[in-house]
Amino acid sequence: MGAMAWVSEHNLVAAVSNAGGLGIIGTGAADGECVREQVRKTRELTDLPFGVNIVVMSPFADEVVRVVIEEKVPVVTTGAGNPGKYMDDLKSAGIKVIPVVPSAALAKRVERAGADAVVAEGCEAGGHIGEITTMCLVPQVADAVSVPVIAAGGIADGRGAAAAFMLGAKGIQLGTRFIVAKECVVSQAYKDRVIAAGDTDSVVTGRFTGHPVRVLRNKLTREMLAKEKDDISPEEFEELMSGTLRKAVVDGDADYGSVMAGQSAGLVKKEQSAKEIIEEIMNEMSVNYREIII
Ligand code: TUI
Repeated sequence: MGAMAWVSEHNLVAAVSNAGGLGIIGTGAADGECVREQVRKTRELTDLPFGVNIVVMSPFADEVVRVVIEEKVPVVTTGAGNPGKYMDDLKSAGIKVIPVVPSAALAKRVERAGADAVVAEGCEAGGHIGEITTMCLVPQVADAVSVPVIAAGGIADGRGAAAAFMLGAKGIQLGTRFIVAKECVVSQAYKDRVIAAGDTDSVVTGRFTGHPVRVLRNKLTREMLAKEKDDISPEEFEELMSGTLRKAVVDGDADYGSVMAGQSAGLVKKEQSAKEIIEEIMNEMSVNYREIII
């Protein structure tokens, strides 16, 4: 599972791990103690492995790293920056480190620093993204490194999963499809937007800030995209966006909240349990693989 701030909390994480996936706690800009609580609550719901994501540019990244080491979390993924400075501490604690990378260059760098695998995430993904599509990124990362590559961005069903393996991936990571999992605690308004979305319903805001974010189109994105054309500074823009993800997830404001989701939202049709989602994708994938091989 792709980590999603506010979205992948203990209920969804445990459900995904219990269903045979690897649940990942999305920490966003949460502080260390908040992450510790999530780890402990997840452990009450599953004995199976799960991970924690570290958002490198979060002001709390240092304390989240300390907490995952203290709590002996088995797997860490990282995003939104180069995790180089945390690598030695995490590795010495015996943690498997899987950075999310938007380029082959960063994949090589994190492999040299000791990464156990990488997630190559294309710009079809929701949330903070890079510039390259999954179709082009995954094979280039697979050529660039010898650690396993996990494909992410745009995968929501067995067809996408089978395609990812054809591109050289050894695993897949999905976020958007799990937003509508029954165990996912986001507001019903958020789930309804994801289910209603079509192929062209996401937009990328904040490119000019250097931190582009893919979200579903709504009143907020219309206003923010208009502001991008005006004379707004990156700092002012980010200040206006801060707290808007919580507004959509917790308050259920799908008009003025950030409804982060990937382009694959158009493929997400209904609420299902995490187990149903994983089993459906595995079944579809084996059918697609068989068709390709025959
Ligand atoms: O991290 C993500 N997706 C996220 S994090 C997040 S919380 C947030 N919200 C608003 C603004 C910023 C963060 C919401 N969604 N995906 C993994 C990912 N990582 N995508 C792209 C990157 C990335 C980008 C640049 C990874 C490394 C990187 O390195 C630049 C450098 O310093 O070399």
